[in-house]
Amino acid sequence: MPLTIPKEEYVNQGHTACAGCGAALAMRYVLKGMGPKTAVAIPASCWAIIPGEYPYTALKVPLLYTTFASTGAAISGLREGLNAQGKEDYNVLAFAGDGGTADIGLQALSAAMERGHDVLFVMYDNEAYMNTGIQRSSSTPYGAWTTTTPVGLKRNFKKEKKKYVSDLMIAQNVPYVATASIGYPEDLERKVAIAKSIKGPKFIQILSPCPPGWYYNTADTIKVSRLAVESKVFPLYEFKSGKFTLFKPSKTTSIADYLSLQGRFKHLNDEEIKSIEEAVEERWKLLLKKEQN
Ligand SMILES: Cc1ncc(C[n+]2csc(CCOP(=O)(O)OP(=O)(O)O)c2C)c(N)n1
Ligand SMILES: [Mg+2]
Repeated sequence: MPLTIPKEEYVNQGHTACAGCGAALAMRYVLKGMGPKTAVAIPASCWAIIPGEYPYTALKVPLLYTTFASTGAAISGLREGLNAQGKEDYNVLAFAGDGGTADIGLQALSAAMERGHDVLFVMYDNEAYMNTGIQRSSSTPYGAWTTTTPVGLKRNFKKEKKKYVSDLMIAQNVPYVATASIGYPEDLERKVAIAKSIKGPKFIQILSPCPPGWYYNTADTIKVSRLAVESKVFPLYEFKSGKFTLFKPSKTTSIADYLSLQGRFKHLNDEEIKSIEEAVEERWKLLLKKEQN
C-alpha cells in the first residue's frame, strides 16, 4: 500500500499527553489530513489539557475550548461565523472524547448533524472518562474495570454493553460516518480525506487506547489498536451516500488475545469472556447484513 500520510505536522512537540496516548496520535493523524486551514473545538477532556496551558498551545491550528455539553453547538457557530466572513475554505473540526460525545455531548452533536453544517465531528474513543480518573462512560465496553465500575469482591465491572455512537449517526443518516483506528493510519487518513471532500456533516469515531486507563504497557498502543480490529471487537466501517462498507481484516486474532493484554479485563472468567465473544460475533453478523442491504 502506498504511503498516504501527509508529512506536515500540526501537533507540536512538548504537548502533555501521557506516554503511549492513542488520542494524541489520533489528533496528529486527523490534523495531517485536515491541513492548516482548520479550526478545532475541544470540550472538557484529556485533549483540553494536552495542548498545554494558555497562552501556549501545542497545536498549530486555531483552537476553541468548549463546555462539555456544547461542542456540537460550538462547531455550528464556528462554521456559520467563518462562512459569514467568506471563509468557506476553512475546515471546522470537533475533537471530543467518548464522554463528551456518547454521553453529555450527544444532544448538541445530533442537533448539529441534523442542521447539516459543514463540519467534521471526531470522537476519540478511549472508552472512559480518562481525564478525571477513569470513570465509565456509555462507550465503555462490557466487562471493563473502571473506578466507577470497580471489580472488588462484588465483581462490579461494567455490565452494560458499549453504545456505538457511529451506529447512531448512521441511523440519523449523516452523509459520511466512519470508524477508524490509529493502528491503520493509511485507512484513517483516507477516511479523513473523504470527510474533508464532502460538504456537510461528517462523523468519525477513532478507537484511542489509553495505557493508564486500560492498564497495558505504553509501548503496546498500536498492538492493542490492531488487535481490537483483528479480533472484530472494534470493526472498521464506512457509511457514505447511504452505502455501508465493512472492512474485513486479512489477519484475525482471538478476542482473548485482545483482552489479555489489558489489565482492565484481567478479572474476567472464561464464561464472561465467552459472552463477549458471542456478542462480538452477533454484532459482526449484523454489520455484514447491513452491508448486503
Ligand atoms: C459539565 C461538566 N461535568 C463534568 C466535568 C468534569 N470533566 C472534565 S473532563 C471529564 C472527562 C471527559 O471524558 P471524555 O469525554 O471521555 O474525554 P477523556 O477525558 O477520556 O479524554 C469530566 C467528567 C466538566 N468539565 N463539565
Ligand atoms: Mg474518554
